[in-house]
Amino acid sequence: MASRNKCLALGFLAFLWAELCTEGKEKEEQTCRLLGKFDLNGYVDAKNHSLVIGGLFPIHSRTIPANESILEPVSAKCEGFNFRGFRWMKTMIHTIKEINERKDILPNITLGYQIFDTCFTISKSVEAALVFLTGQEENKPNFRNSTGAFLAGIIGAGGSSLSVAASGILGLYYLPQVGYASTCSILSDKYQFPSYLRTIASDKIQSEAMVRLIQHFGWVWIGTIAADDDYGKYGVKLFKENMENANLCIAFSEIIPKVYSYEKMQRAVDAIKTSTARVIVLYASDIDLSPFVLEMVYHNITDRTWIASEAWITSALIAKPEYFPYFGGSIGFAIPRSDIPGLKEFLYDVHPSKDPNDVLTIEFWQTAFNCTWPNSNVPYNSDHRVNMTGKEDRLHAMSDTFCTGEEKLEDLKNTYLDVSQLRITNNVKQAVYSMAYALDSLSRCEEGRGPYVPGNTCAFIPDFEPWQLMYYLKTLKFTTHDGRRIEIDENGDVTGYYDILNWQLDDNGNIAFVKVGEYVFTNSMFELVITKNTTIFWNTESSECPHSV
Ligand code: TCR
Repeated sequence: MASRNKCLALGFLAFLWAELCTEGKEKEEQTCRLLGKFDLNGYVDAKNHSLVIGGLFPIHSRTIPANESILEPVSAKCEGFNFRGFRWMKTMIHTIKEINERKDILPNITLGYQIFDTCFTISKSVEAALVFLTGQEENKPNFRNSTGAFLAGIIGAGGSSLSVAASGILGLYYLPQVGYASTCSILSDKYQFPSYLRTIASDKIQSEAMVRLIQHFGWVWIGTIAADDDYGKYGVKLFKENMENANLCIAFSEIIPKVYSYEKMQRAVDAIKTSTARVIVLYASDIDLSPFVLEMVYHNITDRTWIASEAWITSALIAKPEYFPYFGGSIGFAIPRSDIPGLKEFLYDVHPSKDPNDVLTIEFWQTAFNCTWPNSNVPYNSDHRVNMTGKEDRLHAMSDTFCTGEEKLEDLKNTYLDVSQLRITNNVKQAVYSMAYALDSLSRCEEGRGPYVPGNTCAFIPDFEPWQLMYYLKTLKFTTHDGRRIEIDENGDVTGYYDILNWQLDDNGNIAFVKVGEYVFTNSMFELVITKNTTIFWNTESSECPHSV
């Protein structure tokens, strides 16, 4: 524990959990430990008994700016608890548990996990990638015993810039990385990212789909707003190229700054205000989009139709009734939703009293119920962000009310528990399954008939090389729990299927994501269908489809 505290104090790792299981003869006999732990060397006992899958999730949404007086570089701390990222992380754990209970996949092997918080920042993502490879203490790759168990590969990271950064390092060693949310088109380039695969389609498809939607409604002049990252910039770049090919026109192209800048934000606001384009494509993750949304409210910019990228079309952070006058009628693409059996119960099974070392659950509880967990020194829902005036605004550093432990999750209206819109969450599940199926195929190899030349040899669990697992991942095909086919192609990509959603107000005054069509892309063929007898809500004065000519 002493070294754990030291590491916490150093803030070297945002968060690390590892579940390590030692095998018994039958799966039921396995003993599993769930620990919040930072001292990686403590796990040598489990060596050769476990395979670990790494995970990268945005459990916080930003790092806290470092105090300039500090000379020695230390890893940044994080703030802004992200309930959605927490749900994704829990889904990875839930899927691993499910796989461990199954007799048909990896019957004699137990998977563990090692998860890091990326805090939605590149630096944390790179830091985690290095720790995965080096086992924290050493300067050369040491996949074999960073946790005292074998690291099979990594799930993540969330955002494209983070995956690009982590993949630059992991790819050097050909360590398999299966992404669940990074859609940037450059990740398909196997020359740059040889070991990156994903369970979400590339934005190449979405950017084309947006142009086809625009053609469908007969719009000509379109504005674009992009987040200042690989997702926003490459998404818009491809969109513009497709617009040009279709002889359509870009009215303006602006960027939402990552770190608040009054000037940059005003440029975007002015462009929107002065342009006659009434339809605007907005490519950004919801976390980056929030300050921009507040600007639209502040400047009372209505009468615009937003074409939403998949990252915010169903975001609870943005889809708030108070934003409906500005963003109602948004139309955009969402990956299909899914139900995940057993996940709801698993998500509800969270309580800070279960493990006093489980700092994330304590922070979750404190943030969700706005209270302070007694006797814990977990940083509270401290949240300082820069507001629209450019001044720093410190929000609720610590709540005066103590948590009783009797707070009811059922009373909470919170993204974490909302299982009605499982989209990326389902991709997390499929990413974990991809890794498990590939490992399963590897484990079933028959010597003399194996894939590796010369000699048609096999690889063995746990003593295999990362590239040997990559062989199986690169050609992976499987059917998901809800009957969908996942086929990973030579670029590590899957085919594109989107629901086209439109923001409408339901009878309770909440925003409903109404499905108005579909877009399917397979084998270079596309199909855009806007369902005939559904009504689309347009946020225009006449409530008619806008003209943007
Ligand atoms: N690709 C984005 C990140 C992202 C996301 C999301 C984040 C996507 N969808 C949904 C939160 C929720 C799509 C990227 O950066 O590649």
